Amino acid sequence: MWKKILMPYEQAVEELTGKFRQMVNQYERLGLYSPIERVEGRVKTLSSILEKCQKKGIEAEDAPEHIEDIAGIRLIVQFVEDIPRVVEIIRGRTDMEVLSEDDYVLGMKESGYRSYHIVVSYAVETILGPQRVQAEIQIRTMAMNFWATLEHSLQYKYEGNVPENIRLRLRGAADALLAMDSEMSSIRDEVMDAQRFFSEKANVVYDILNNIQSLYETENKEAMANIQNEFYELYKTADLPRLHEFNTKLDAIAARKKRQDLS
Ligand code: 0O2
Repeated sequence: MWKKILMPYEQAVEELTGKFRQMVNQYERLGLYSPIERVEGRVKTLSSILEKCQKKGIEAEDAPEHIEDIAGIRLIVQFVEDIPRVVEIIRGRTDMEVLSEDDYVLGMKESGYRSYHIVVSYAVETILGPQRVQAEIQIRTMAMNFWATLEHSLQYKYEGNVPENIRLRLRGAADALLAMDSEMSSIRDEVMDAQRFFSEKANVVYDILNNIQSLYETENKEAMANIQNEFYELYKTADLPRLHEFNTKLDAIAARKKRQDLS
């Protein structure tokens, strides 16, 4: 019975993680800053579902209706400022409907937990027909994720009864990470500039290498050796405008060769 119940959730996790990863790829391909850094997904284990049912006092067969995080997606971001951007992206999508939101970023939990939760309704097409499932999307910074992962392990180790002294230290660590997130936000522009630079450089180098590869078919060995040497020298300088200029020059050579071949 559970295999059949969990199937659409497995499909939803697979599809949603794929869609968010595709989003990250598209930002990178266009040389734009991606508000999402990393995408993770999991289907809650059966023992964890049953445990939650017991905790909430619900029957196991009512789990799909009452447990919102059977399908769980985690979007890790670099800066706290990225969280509202990702929330807006999710709200604006037509392939998922937002059912509820919990802001534990503004309202940190007593434990020290911080994260933004969105529960969505998502449609999957299975071999048994279309089905709508709920999925919980957790959006958090790397620092928030670090804390939640460690705290989760401790909750597991102490079966939910973490000793008072450890709880206090976890709370202290959460406050320190909150300060770290705000410190990182203050140098956000600097970090984003550096990342934009690396992404733009990677894209132009990719285009140059493609151009060089296709010129090998038409140019003679000596001309290619000169082109390659010029590229290596430029690459070492990491001078973006000159790399773009060089790529435009290669585009022009390739276009000229094409015209000659056609005439
Ligand atoms: P797991 O193992 O990660 O799946 P509610 O319905 O609001 O009464 P619920 O359903 O627990 O209670 O909702 P909530 O509070 O939004 O929590 C959902 C998930 O958020 C949890 O799932 C955790 O993943 C995460 N979470 C919430 N609070 C904490 C916390 O204090 N510490 C950590 N590490 N994670 C937290 P599960 O099923 O509890 O756990």
